[in-house]
Amino acid sequence: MNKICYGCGLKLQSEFSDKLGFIPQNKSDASYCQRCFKIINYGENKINNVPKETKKIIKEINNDDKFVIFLTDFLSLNAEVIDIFKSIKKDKLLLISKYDIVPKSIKEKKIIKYLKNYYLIESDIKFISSKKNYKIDELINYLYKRKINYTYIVGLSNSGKSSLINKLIDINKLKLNKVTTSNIPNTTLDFIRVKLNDNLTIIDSPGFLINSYYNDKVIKKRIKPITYQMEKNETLKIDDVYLNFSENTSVTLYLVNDLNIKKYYHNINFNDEINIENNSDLIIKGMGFINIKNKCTIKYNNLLNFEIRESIFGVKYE
Ligand SMILES: Nc1nc2c(ncn2[C@@H]2O[C@H](COP(=O)(O)OP(=O)(O)OP(=O)(O)O)[C@@H](O)[C@H]2O)c(=O)[nH]1
Ligand SMILES: [Mg+2]
Repeated sequence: MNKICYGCGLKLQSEFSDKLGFIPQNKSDASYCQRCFKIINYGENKINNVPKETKKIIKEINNDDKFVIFLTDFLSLNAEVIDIFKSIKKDKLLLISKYDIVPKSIKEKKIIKYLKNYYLIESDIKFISSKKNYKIDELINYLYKRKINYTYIVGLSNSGKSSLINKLIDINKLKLNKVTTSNIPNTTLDFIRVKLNDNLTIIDSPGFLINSYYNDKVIKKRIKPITYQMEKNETLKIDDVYLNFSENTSVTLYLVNDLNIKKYYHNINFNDEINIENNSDLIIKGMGFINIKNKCTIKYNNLLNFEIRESIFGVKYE
């Protein structure tokens, strides 16, 4: 069989029912593998897929001669992700997906200015939301104006690449097979070419995974920032992460839903510590970030996969 699954991009096969790309012999004229069929129809995805390596994906893209749209959502913006973006040596656009989850008080233009200055990004940066149909037309116009008729859509797993492609199929009222989407990481398993019209072909791709606390916590609702006034030596617990503050400071949490947050009023002593400057963000990968107003030292426990940056709401870049 030499057919590709329209949902995940893998080669279809009828030999091994326990392997990916499987399609029963009597269904061999179907367009989707059994896994995609189950995700689409029953929301099921039990297979723990081995992700396609980030390096391999980047290599394939860098060896090709096409435009690249790189997706990440607002909470996943960090230096590690920007480094992956920068390793793409093609004409590219940074597209911040799921604008509908960004708190209303956050101004698009200010964030774009910050990202360009702080992470030294020269490419264009735009926001979209496939769910709310926000600036999808503007994206199409952008590609049209720049005479781009072939583009990859790459980015973090769960950033909404496949959802964007399905949205483009929908708004163009095309009778094409949809690609598979789900809130489980690594839904798309290989490149999938989707020809929208004679002027535009887009290529879906497997998402990148980085070391994070969670890569399956998909934010459904708009992020609700929560502010805590931490007094000297008080501790904040976020799931299993403990943060003990050396000074009085206000902290505002921009985190995915369903985390367990607790404040302890007494001092808890931990061995590891980090120094925080005035108005910084502590990024906890897979959870989001915490804006810390005052210079302090944080003693911590179980804090992995983190970065510190000058706050994304900093005044310096206004
Ligand atoms: N709130 C919100 N959720 C979205 C949006 N776009 C996609 N999602 C959700 O994000 C999750 C991941 O979407 P996918 O389109 O499968 O993500 P992907 O980038 O293709 O993921 P991989 O194939 O695993 O790399 C799904 O639960 C989508 O419903 C959006 O604009 N807003
Ligand atoms: Mg996908």
